[in-house]
Amino acid sequence: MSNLESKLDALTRKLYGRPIDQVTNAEMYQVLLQFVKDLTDEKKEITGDKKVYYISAEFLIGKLLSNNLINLGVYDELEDILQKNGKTIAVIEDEEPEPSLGNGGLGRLAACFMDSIATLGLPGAGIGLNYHFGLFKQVFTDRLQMAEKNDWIEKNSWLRKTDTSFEVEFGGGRKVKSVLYDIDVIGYENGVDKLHLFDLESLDESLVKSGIDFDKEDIEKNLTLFLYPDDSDEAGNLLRIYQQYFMVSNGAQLIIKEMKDKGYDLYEMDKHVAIQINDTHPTMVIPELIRLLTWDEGFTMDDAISVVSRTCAYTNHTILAEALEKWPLDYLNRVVPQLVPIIKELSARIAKTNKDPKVQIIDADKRVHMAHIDIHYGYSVNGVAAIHTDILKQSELNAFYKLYPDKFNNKTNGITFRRWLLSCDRPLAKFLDETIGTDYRKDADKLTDLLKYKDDEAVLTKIADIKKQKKAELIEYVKKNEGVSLDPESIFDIQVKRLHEYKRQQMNALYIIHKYLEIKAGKKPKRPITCIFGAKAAPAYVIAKDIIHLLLVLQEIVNNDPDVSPYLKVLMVTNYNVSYAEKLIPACDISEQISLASKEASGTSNMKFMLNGAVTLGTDDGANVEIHELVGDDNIFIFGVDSDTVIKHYEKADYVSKDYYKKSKVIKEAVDFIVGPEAMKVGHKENLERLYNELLNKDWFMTLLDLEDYIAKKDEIFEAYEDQAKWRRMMLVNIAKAGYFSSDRTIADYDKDIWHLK
Ligand code: 26V
Repeated sequence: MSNLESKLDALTRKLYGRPIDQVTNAEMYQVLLQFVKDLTDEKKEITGDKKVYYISAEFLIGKLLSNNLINLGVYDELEDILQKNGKTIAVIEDEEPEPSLGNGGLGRLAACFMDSIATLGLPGAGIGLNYHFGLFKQVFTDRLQMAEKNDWIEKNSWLRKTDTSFEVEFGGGRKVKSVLYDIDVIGYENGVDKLHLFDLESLDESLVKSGIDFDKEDIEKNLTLFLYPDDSDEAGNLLRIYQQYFMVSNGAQLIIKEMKDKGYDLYEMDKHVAIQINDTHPTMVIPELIRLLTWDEGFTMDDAISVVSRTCAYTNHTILAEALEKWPLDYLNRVVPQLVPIIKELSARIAKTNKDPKVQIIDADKRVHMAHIDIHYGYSVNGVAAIHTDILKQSELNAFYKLYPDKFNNKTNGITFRRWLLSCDRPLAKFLDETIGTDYRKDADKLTDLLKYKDDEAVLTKIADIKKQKKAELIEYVKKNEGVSLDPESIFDIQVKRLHEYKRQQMNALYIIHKYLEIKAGKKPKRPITCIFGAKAAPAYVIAKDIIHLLLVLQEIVNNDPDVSPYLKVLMVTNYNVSYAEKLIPACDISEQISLASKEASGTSNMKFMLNGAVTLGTDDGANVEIHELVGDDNIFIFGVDSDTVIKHYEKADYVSKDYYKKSKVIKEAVDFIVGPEAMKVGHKENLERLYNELLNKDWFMTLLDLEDYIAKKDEIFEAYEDQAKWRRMMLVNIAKAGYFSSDRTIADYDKDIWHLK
């Protein structure tokens, strides 16, 4: 028995009084949870003279068992031990609930970043909230999205309760006490950092009655129940401010406490601390730190503002104006009256020297522009892909760029290859190990060594075989979980991301309608096509839910039509999350990245798909632009108008969707189908008509503008798939060029340009 095996055997016997082969998978999961925690305790905590605190409302960490075993370097040995005992890690991991602490790319990015911070051996901590029911769990009833609570926290979990606790005060004399839970962040073959998740001592889960409804005003009991509680009314908005302040006040108190414990001088905060503000949700950390330094630590206002401004850095993740937070001053007065004089002071200092209304913190309507606080009182402002940062500089934030050109910088997003290659596609990782060696695991750029094999039949065939194997695994899972049968010989065309009009899932739906009509008319595709979607719509986002309805209606119509289903299948998976992504992404042939140019800040699924050998069908938007540059025109399929054209349409307000509808028979037929007899028979009139009218009379994200070009390009990519020799080469080139998108590179850049930890 190896050392590891005897440890595992002893622990299993200690917990269950039986050997490894005689415990259930659920019991084995409990053993492994403890086993990993014990191994982690033997690792060193990453320390140093300067530490980064990554504050974020979301950390979409996914299941942790496999990932932790990989990062601890014991996955393979453990898998052998378990297999000898009739078990596998993958099956045991089915027992692990997925933490529900994020929504989409922004939260998953934070999780990838924590992995890379620890992997690079950088002293760092994540600061966020421990939402008990997280983001809602999605179910479909009558082809409509329904929301349920996502009850993910079990008695034993990765959460470790600590003794740390702070008081947080709100307006009206409300006072709550926090309790801190930590999750270990294990670096790949490196030490350990922490993800700090603050919770509320007085939280009461029983407040949630049915679905996701609860008393939004009972702050002492509801504060950490849900991520993004419905904000369509005033109480919902106030609750979000309560949550944000609770997060940053705890974070600020922790940072000051840690500095004091280490004996650092608070006047030198910027020498020992960098605070990265992930989008605007944590912006109040700036006035909160200023408050704590002036009220409790004897700082003058000037000194406090100065040191905090040298410590905080801001990342912008969107150019959508409606997504930039602007809190009414009146709301802040009710929730955090103690911050209001500070925010007013920060605003007045700007207003004194700059009259431009575009850069004010408090506007004429008495709304506080959170991003403006970050930009004026932070030392760095970064976008998340090259084109995104350019648009911020040249248009959205141009007035600020003129004021502070040196603050602006780009940090193109990245993904951790531990989860998105080593864990989710083990056969591919193993094959890469055998072909180019294992250096790429620590130095992702080494993936380009694969290019040497771009004409090697054996290598290309192997890559295609691995894709087949991953498709077969997905087919089995989908059959079991969704009851839908998929064709292993079909092309897997996948779009998975938050449901939002700018991402244009509706354009993909219109293509499906078009194809359906073509097949009905006798024009059959050379090879069957499987169109897969995964997406949650914010519960208050009506049109997004209508788009989900349309996709489910199409799934019903297409899959049950015997003339069509042998050639076309549609699948909207239920409750898309990180675990589902890990199954879908390695099985994908075509990666749908079809946002309206200029609107997708970066995208990160585009990187995951590429790394797993899918070919991108996309617009020149977000990080697609950089993927396009890296793989070249021959290994990507780009369509649609460019971002300059889109920006001009918005400036001139001259896009009229109805003109496109009237001009094109193909567009008209596809759009009309939404309210035609087949759809109306299985769908709801109200939802379908609303979506139809939206597309015809508004179409704010210009679906119809790009539709014909999209259809043509999609038919072209399907045709290209038929030249398998060429296709496999494209797969190889995409994998080989994905190294740039390792979050290790991104984090090394943050450190070099913003944090300066090393
Ligand atoms: C938030 C909201 C909230 C109100 C309704 C509309 C709306 C629309 C968008 C957002 C997005 C907030 C920020 C966000 O999640 N950005 C995503 O960040 C990813 C990581 O940088 C990036 O890859 C995605 O392109 C970007 O959408």
